[in-house]
Amino acid sequence: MVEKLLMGTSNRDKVRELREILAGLPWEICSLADLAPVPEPEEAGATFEENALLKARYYASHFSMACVADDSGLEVDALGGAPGVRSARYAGEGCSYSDNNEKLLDALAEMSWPERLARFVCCAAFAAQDGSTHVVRGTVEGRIAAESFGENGFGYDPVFVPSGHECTFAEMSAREKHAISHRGRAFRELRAWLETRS
Ligand code: ITT
Repeated sequence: MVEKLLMGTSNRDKVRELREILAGLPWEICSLADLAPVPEPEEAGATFEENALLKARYYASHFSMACVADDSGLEVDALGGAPGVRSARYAGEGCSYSDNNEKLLDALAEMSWPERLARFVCCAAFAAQDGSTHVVRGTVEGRIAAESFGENGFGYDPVFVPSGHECTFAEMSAREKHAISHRGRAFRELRAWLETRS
């Protein structure tokens, strides 16, 4: 019997990326958009791991279904690791991706290229109906560009230049981004773990 696996995220851009990364997994993948509306859990954790587990457990328990969720974000060294777990709301509650990017570019306006070090982090969590969990972490190192470039991807992609590349994530195809991205790395590891389990 093919088991159902819920993607516990209300971010449509993550849903799109997860469908691409998890394609071919022998589970029937569904998203929150396929189910009755439920309030989002409060992301009260201090770490990406805590928040990823909190989301996966919350949706698994609410829908009685195995669930994967991620907590992800950008850490900028010159800002002491900010925006970190607050990446979605860096420029304030309800802000847009471009509000966040503008605030970040302003904060780094005086910084030289070597000072613009940053990394994307993705913690991917799985929670089963029986309460068991598994969590993994994927990262990608890079730098913050001086301005936005590219239209692909989402979030901070137009300002993030991965190490070893001369363009931003938003200038890459989805396939190129997933090959090296934090989410690609974390969910490929989680996927391999799920495959040994099913
Ligand atoms: P859910 O909690 O419902 O999954 P969210 O958007 O609130 O959705 P997070 O709390 O994990 O998710 O915040 C992640 C934020 O980090 C996201 O909104 C982007 O601003 C940024 N981010 C994460 N992954 C990214 C990526 O691959 N490219 C660009 N920005 C990313």
